[in-house]
Amino acid sequence: MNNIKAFIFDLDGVIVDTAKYHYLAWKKIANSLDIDFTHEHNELLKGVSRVRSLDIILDLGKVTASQEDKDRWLLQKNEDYLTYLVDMNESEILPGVFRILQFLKENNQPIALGSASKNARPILEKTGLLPYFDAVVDGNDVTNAKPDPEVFLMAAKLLNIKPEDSIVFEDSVAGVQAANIANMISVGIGDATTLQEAKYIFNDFTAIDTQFIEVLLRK
Ligand code: B16
Ligand code: MG
Repeated sequence: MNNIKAFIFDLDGVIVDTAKYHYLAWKKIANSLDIDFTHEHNELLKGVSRVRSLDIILDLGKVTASQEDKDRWLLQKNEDYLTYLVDMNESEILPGVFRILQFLKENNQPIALGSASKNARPILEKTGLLPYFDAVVDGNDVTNAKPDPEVFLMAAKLLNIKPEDSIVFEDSVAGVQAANIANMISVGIGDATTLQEAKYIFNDFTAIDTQFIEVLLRK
């Protein structure tokens, strides 16, 4: 395997399931504003920035608010969310992910993170995965949210790999679109109907074998 490709991973929904913690923290804010916030509503927030997530929730409840209130809720939500991360460890890595990261490392393939989260680094640290990543691009680094391809283009650039030689693992529709717009190979992780725009789709990482990676490397 002489080919070198960039392997870019989204974080939430791909490496760890932090969506359940985002949900609990947003639900607290929503309920305090008398807004009903269900698991279905939470799907709308996947891959979406924190600021945009709050706007979506306020729209759901037809609530208008001052910037001051919004800033306070954003802070509260993040403080609450962080309490769920305190005890996070490697047991929260989603099944099958570690095996693929190890395989990529053993084969000297460059690996990057491409996430909307501003809490990505502490999560990688707590799960023990930070040393696997040659580059980390997260919500602190980009100005344009997915489906804008900025986050993935920046990751590929840091790895010194051309976009067309980059593979993106994503669980959100906006993330798959961002990868496609960047002219990268999109691999959707999750529901095949939801992620139908992805070039390849798997239910989760247990469905991805090393042969699939080898096929990608030969392309
Ligand atoms: P934070 P990803 C995204 O992570 C989450 O899917 C999304 O629900 C969240 O609002 C966003 O990160 C921002 O997270 O509040 O930690 O900055 O899927 O792009 O890895
Ligand atoms: Mg995600």
